[in-house]
Amino acid sequence: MSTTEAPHRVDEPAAPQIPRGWAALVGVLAVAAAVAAGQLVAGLVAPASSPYLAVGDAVVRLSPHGLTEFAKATFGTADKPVLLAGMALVIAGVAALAGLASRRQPGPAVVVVVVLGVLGLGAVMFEPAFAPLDVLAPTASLVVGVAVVRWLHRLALAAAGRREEPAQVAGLTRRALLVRSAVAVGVASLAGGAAGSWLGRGVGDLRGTVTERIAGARLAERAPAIPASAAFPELGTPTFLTPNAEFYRIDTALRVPVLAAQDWSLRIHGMVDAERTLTFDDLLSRPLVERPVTLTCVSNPVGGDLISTATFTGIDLRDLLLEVGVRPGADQAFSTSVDGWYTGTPVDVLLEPDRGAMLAVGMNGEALPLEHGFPVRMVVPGLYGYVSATKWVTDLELTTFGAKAGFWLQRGWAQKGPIKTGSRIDSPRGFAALPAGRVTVAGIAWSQPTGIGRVEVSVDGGPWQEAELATEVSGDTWRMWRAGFDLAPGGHSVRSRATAADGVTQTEAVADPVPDGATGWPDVAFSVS
Ligand SMILES: Nc1nc2c(c(=O)[nH]1)N[C@H]1C(S)=C(S)[C@@H](COP(=O)(O)O)O[C@H]1N2
Ligand SMILES: [Mo]
Repeated sequence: MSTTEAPHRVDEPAAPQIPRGWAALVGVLAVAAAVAAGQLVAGLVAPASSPYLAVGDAVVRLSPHGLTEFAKATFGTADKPVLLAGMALVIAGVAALAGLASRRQPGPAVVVVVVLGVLGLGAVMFEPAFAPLDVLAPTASLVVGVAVVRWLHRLALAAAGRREEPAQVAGLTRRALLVRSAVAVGVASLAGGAAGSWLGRGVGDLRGTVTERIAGARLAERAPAIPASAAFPELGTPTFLTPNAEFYRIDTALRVPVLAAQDWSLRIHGMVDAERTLTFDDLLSRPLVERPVTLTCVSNPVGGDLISTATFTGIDLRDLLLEVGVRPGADQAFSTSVDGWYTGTPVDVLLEPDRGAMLAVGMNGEALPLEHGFPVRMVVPGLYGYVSATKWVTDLELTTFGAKAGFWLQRGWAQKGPIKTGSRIDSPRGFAALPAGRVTVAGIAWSQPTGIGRVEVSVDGGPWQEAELATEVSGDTWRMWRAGFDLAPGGHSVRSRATAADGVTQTEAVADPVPDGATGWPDVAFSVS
């Protein structure tokens, strides 16, 4: 028999245990406080960063398609409240079990609170519109959850009769202290959670309402149909329209501005005949236009993916400028967003009759996503985004380039940003190892607003061969191309060059994106065996 074990002392009082009901309640209250803290901080700093709602979003995203369809069919528009209530029940159940597993030591409950907190943090960070400040709310959740679970656990253990604690604190018995603290946590959680939800109200829902209003609006110009022959996704090109969730995103916003449509207005002022302030209702009472446009970022390197296409819905900006009357001499339309970003667009471009500049409210049949400028942004075909595509736009001043300089202009980028004709090879991918036989090279080309006239491909430095172009949708959008070659086994390389419809060919000269856009012919190396 081992003699190293401490002898069992029969006279030692049993370690105190929290009664079951209280143990479960401690777990539930701590998690409720955590959820409420996240909701409150999110409501105050970044409504889209609520960890609770982010977990809900993640559940929807990760659910098999069949399940989400079933939920929609069964619960209709109540599917979201049903999901959120179901989540609340599951989380409360987990929290209660965690409390029950912690009747003596707080350890298990703390671990569960931390795990739930990390899940919330992860869900927020994987939101499509994640911005750095969004970590505040889930972090507050985690910290409050851990603090509350430890604190209530200590009080509950004391009430259960641990000797070291004083019998009375501030004149209250240990039990009365526990009851009051529990009630306080419960009330604070309800109030904080409600206040946070109210502050961040409608973030998800506002877009839904706008989407419906756009669908019901009067269309003065309908987007052309997009035939299947406009893209070769089966060959590795993008789909013709980029799904909103995959649309490239560039901005300086640390957190996505959240501005309700009814709180939005645009002031048009400066060198105009009649200054004017437009509300969202004013915009939607005008005839809307629908235009497919390929947006391009000046920072896009050769071969890069800062280029995407959507059908934008909005009002014609030229019409609006003609109504307010731009005074002679105003050469710059200086736009500012609600988060303080600003840029200048050449007025002569905005006033070109065929340019198609817009104030956009919709993107691919929905309200603009929050991260793409909800509720209103500018879109100007043929100009890089940094001089034209102001998101969350709330102010438009007609002025001169001499008087004011845009944000990126002050940082070394060019004043005017016409998009340079370009092409990209999407297939084969660099260093692909392909089977012997016929190799299809495919990619995209763009020259907004002129359109693409020709794309040529050269294999291993050989002669340029004309690629087959996909069906053209609009000069304002990209155009896909493909070309087939029979290649001998071994290493190969391909290059491409695009020529605009006006006959000007993409330049071979290599240039960095700064100051006015990268140039050079893209090339890809691969092997055939
Ligand atoms: N308010 C605001 N609008 C902005 C920017 C920004 O930083 N802030 N970036 C611009 C740039 S550089 C580009 S390329 C486009 C990108 O639009 P997207 O994010 O919808 O693709 O938005 C433009 N509009
Ligand atoms: Mo950009």
